[in-house]
Amino acid sequence: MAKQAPVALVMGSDNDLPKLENTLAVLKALQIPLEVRVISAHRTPEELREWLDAAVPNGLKVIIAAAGMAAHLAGACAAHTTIPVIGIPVLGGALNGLDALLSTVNMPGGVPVGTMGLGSAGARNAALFAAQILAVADPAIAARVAALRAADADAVRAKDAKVRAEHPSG
Ligand code: RP5
Repeated sequence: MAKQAPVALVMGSDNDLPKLENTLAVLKALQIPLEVRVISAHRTPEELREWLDAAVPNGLKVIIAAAGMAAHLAGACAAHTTIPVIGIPVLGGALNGLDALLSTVNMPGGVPVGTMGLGSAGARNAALFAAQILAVADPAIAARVAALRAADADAVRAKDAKVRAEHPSG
């Protein structure tokens, strides 16, 4: 049997996958092994329970759960485990993600889901948040997260220099 990855990205539908490119890219850049699954809280609830029952004892440490519309996937994961669950509400549907955001974020007390924002920033932050959880006990991951943060800051400084050159004071 393949070694269990420490992070899993589970999504409610393969239609969610194109909106999770940032999550995949950041975890890859940080060299964090990942399991990717399509499991629906509503359409395949038994598979969700079976997967969690196997993966968590085998070493799964953080779950990133992405879903749109009536987005109960992250909450269902959190109901079955005590490892950290990061929720990504997926844009789309008649309410353009507001339903997913509220379904993911507004958990009952005692069963937390760390909910990210809507859109590409939320997808990116989910990967970073998972990395930061692992980084608490893994200095190599912590160093890679710090390097990514420094690169982001350098990119802002470069944009600042460009804008200031285009619009000099005075
Ligand atoms: C959710 O319902 C999925 O996460 C997806 O965002 C949404 C619609 O699913 P599909 O009908 O596109 O498969 O459970």
